[in-house]
Amino acid sequence: MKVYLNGKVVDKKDAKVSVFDHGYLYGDGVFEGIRAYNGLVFKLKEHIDRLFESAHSIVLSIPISKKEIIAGVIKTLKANKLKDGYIRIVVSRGEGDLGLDPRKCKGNQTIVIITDKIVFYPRELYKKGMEIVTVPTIRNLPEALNPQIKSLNYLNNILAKIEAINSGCQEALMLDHLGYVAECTGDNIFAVKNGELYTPPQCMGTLRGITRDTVLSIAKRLKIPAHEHVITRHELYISEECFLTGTAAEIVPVVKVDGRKIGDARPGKITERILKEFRKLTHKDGVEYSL
Ligand code: PXG
Repeated sequence: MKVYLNGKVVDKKDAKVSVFDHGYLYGDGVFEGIRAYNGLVFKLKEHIDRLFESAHSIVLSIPISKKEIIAGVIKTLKANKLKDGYIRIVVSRGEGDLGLDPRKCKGNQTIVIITDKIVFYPRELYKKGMEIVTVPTIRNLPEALNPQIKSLNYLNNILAKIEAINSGCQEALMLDHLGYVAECTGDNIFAVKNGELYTPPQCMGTLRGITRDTVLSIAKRLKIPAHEHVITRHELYISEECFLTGTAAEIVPVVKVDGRKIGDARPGKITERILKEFRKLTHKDGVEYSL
């Protein structure tokens, strides 16, 4: 496997970063997870834009241009001969000393691009649907560490994931500090009621997911009314359908929440319609490359 490290594509065994890198010491950095489908990188521009927005928010200047990062992504995919795969871009503050002060990193930002085959949920799960559970750990407060920032500090989500696994579920439903539904550990959430879509507004402790935005635009095209609105757990329990959206998981039907069946506990018609459209889109839209 080849890995992009600071402008060079090197062997995996040579892709090494200092233990003094503040990405390692403090989670001081940002990242993106992207997917390629049959030689097309899906929503690459949107992911790069979000990477730069996350970096801007934590006062991290990315030393290369958006165009250069895009070229780096394509170069790494080609080096690994991957037509389909998962792409992880990581930009960290770089090597500094043992203090928090980011100025000590002296603009030595580390840029890594890893591309690999995607291993995610089994096909079965998309047919049967998933069970999720509300966990005690709430989503980070926007005033503390805004969930819009895809930072290297994912402990908030990891703690929630551990709690879900301890409860026998694969995914956690995270609430915000007011007790409203926020999102899952690596996915946004949608509910269907009276044939209309509902998803929490992005300002309420949720990441502005690119898959979420794609689903909203698919809904518009299919003339399915969609609302960005606060959702309570009760509203989720009584919804007709529920599904999660994320780059890695795509669109996952949810059939049980906190032990309550959703609809008839089978993936819903609207979920399936949107998933079908989404799969069509991922195979026709994107930045093209050839191996
Ligand atoms: N919410 C959170 C907290 C996320 O981390 C999403 C929603 C979905 O966003 P996109 O833009 O992908 O539709 C994410 C996605 C992974 C992985 O490898 C994915 C994410 C973060 C960490 C790991 O599955 N981000």
